[in-house]
Amino acid sequence: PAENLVFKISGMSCAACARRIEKALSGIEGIAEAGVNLAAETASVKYDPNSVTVEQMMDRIKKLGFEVVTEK
Ligand code: 9UX
Repeated sequence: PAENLVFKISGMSCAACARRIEKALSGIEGIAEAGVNLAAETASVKYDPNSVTVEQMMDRIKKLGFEVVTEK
């Protein structure tokens, strides 16, 4: 049962920032797909809510040094 969620992220200054976040999210158990849009300042994830929580995903992004809120 996959769900989709979009995060709003602030603090990304270059394409490498976006890739760092993408790789970190992709490495989390339970996340099937992760895509970061630098221009839109968003991260989209397709995930299994039984395997990973929204809080875990947000904590991972914060640990990389970015501000993050859920968008929808
Ligand atoms: Mo670019 Mo981002 O030089 O964490 S990698 S600013």
